Amino acid sequence: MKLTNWSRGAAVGTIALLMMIGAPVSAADNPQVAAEIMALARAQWASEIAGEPMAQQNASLAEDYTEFNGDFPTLLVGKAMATRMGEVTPYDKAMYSDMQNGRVQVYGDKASAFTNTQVAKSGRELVMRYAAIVGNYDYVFDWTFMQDGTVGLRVGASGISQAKGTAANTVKEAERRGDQLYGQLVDRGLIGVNHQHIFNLRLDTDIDGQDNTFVTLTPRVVRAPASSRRTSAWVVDERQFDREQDARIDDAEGAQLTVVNPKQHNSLGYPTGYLLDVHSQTSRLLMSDDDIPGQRAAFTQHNVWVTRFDNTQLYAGGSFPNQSLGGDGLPQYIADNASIKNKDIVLWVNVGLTHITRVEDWPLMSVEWFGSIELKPFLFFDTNPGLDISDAE
Ligand SMILES: [Cu+2]
Repeated sequence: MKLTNWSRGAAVGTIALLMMIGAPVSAADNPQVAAEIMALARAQWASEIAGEPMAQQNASLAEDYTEFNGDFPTLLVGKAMATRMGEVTPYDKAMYSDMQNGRVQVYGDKASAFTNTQVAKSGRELVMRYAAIVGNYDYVFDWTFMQDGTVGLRVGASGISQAKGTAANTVKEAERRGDQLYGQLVDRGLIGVNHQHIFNLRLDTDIDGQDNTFVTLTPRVVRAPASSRRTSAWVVDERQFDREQDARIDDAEGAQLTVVNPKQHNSLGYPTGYLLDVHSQTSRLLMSDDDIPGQRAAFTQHNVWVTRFDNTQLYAGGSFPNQSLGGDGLPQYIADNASIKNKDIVLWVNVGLTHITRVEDWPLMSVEWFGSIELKPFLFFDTNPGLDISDAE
């Protein structure tokens, strides 16, 4: 009996034992055979290659080695991939001695035994926090830098919620007086007024240089090929944006937003890029179109805008929003419909909170985390850049 081929992470054993049993037979159906094969596998793994580098563990693995899974015998991996998977699993854990899949598959004179590969990394995040005190509110901003190349920002609101006086001391009185129409009674004689906070984040992207292009990836359902038992599938439509006025994006479109540098490529040949994830409690301004504050905050008309970089264009609502007659800021910035393809571009992103006040917000409110963005590498690196993070204890 000889066990010859091993891959610890994608554990496989090729054995001559099966010649004795008489192939084909499924060891999965015979617990005794399975147990014998497992015992052989464990013993040989422990005596010969435990702790050896993956290249050595897989030295006798065939280049076109195929891994069969008990439930889905379709996972195809070559020696190179098996070795690569093994290299990112912790060496100090005896995978073979922890076989969790009791099933052993037999194919001709080959048997395969499997482990469940489990890897956990203890990633760390660098969080840089600052707070902006604006009137009665304290806004908290956490920039987060992660080891896999992700940069995040989350925005929270704290401080003192705006309140107005009322003669009412109880909910019943407030209701009778109609004082609860625009808010909640947060204390005796005080109504916390309902309101919104909408922030615009100005992101001057320089992805692998300044020549950037804004690209959306939008999933679309299509009919499956006639050969399929399924009737539908989905594909991804890529759209590159040439002009500012075309690049006004709303949630409903369901697109993944990316910025790429068409002149730089990763090792597979993709233009290097980052994607932008946006999470926001609200993005809709609760005002009619003819309401002056809404016209001054015209940047809220779309969730994401893209402009050509201009160092005089710093504020989504314009430089003097309190004197604005409406339409300043982003609508003006895109009026010239400048080219944004392969240019230094700026993304403008709204995150917002519709604040229906509660008694628990008074007199000081806990931080309400209402919006966040994440900028994640997208086809930027050649592999997961977090692989070298130390293993979790
Ligand atoms: Cu608020």
